[in-house]
Amino acid sequence: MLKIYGQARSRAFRVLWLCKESGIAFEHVPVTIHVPGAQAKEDWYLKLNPNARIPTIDDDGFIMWESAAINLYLARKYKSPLWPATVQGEGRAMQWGFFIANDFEKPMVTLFQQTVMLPPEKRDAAVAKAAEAEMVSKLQVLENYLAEHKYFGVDRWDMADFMVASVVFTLTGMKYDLTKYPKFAAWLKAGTERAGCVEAVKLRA
Ligand SMILES: N[C@@H](CCC(=O)N[C@@H](CS)C(=O)NCC(=O)O)C(=O)O
Repeated sequence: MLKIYGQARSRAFRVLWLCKESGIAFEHVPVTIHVPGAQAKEDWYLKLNPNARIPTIDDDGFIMWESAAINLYLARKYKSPLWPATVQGEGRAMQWGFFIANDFEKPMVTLFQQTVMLPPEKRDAAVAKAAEAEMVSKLQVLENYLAEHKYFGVDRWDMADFMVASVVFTLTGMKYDLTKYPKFAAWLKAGTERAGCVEAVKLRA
């Protein structure tokens, strides 16, 4: 059976959500990070993922890491209902997946760290401001697209939507004010109300 390594309150959540959304059975191994003696730094885990990060999967002996790549692999292999019906749809899912990972995730994570994760005395307002400026320029790209299309998958919520939603989910934890991005806010709300997301969120308890 598919094994998913990584605490649910981490990027492993993205893979757990994909599996819940797609009806893929899995065993969850909540590997620890950022604690003394973190399991992600142990030899057995480094043999699976030499980058010492989560998530990693073991799909009947096939080992993979990097959450976006894992999700594209799993959705295709297990014939997820989210997988697009056309090669163009697959291209669109990859486009949004690369955009969100390359251009959006880094400033979003920096902003999350600087406004939520770090203790107040370790926060740097200038770093937070720069990260937010970069992030909102990309948020506008998402808002503009949704002003013209109902979904990133154009006519249905598909893998393109999932690739974006599974990353921007962090904005909900940050309670980031999306008033200036109404289309995006409504799309994100609908995405997080999907049964697969609701089920995956329970694993974070
Ligand atoms: N690009 C990787 C990033 C993985 C990553 O940074 N995971 C974090 C948890 S959300 C981690 O393992 N951090 C532990 C560390 O940096 O030591 C992915 O998307 O899978």
